[in-house]
Amino acid sequence: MTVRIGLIGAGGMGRAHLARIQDDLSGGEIVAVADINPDAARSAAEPYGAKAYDSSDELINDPDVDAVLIATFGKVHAPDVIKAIEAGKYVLCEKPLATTAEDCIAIMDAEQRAGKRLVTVGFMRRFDAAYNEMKEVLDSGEHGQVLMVHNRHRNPSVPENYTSRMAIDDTAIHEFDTMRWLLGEEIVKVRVDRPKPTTHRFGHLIDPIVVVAYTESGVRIDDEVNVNLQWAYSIECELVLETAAVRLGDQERIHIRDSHGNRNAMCQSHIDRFQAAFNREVQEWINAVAEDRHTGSTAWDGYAATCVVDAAVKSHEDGGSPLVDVELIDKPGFYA
Ligand code: ISE
Repeated sequence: MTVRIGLIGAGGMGRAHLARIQDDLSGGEIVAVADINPDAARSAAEPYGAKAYDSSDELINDPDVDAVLIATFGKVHAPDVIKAIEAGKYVLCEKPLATTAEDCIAIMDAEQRAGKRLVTVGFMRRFDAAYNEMKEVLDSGEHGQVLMVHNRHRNPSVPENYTSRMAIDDTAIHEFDTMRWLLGEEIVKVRVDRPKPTTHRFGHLIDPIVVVAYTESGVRIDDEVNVNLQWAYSIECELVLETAAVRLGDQERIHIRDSHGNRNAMCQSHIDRFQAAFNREVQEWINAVAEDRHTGSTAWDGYAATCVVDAAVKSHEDGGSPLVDVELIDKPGFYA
């Protein structure tokens, strides 16, 4: 069976998913594209003979669409996710699931009413080979308990419309989800530190920041979010266990030896760095939809990450205050 997918959002991320589904993956086909900009929908859809819609409602209710992939801005995710659930269709929603805890709760309520897990949040790092190896080492128990995790989330540059809040809800949110998944527990406290700012940032932006968080069992997590590095897209993570330290590899691609020395080529974007993880994530989702089962992160995971964002933003807006509690509702049995 070919899973017939409707794509909502024909921007950069949507087009990257479109190309991977049509050209690289198997078992799925994009049959419709919706975007509030009709030209964007048409220019994305036409080369693949897909339908173009300027409203997401029409796409969701199209009987030729089996499942929905959402790649619009976080702020507008919730209504489309809920409509897809109500239409009984599986949804892969790019992160964040929604930008407020209330919207995430509304999504979880809709899913529970539907009686079936239909929502997967696009936290692609769960499909990254190196993070998975790191998780295997941790879960083996060979090196004792985890005490700390050091993360560095570095981007070469960001556009002028990237805000200080986005350093948390668009960038650090990846570590919030990855740490919850890796450690298998919730983050309960968080604060934001503000080191000396880089001169390479736009004046309105606070950059870099360091997010410090603690989990239920007391694991300390830090995350350097530094998005005007100029030289690379670099994701680093070191897990400190009682008798070992486990680090992601250097994500190197090629080695160059010349008069400047011996060096690796570095990735320059998340599309580049996480290409294999994105492919694995979307392929696994297509396979799961074809078999009528859920895969990947749940709406609860999307909700929990958004709650960590809210607490971190509170600390950030207070000028980098002491630790802020992450407030979560009781986890519904549906997501156990
Ligand atoms: C972007 O939205 C991502 O998801 C990238 O992984 C992240 O590195 C970047 O900072 C975000 O803006």
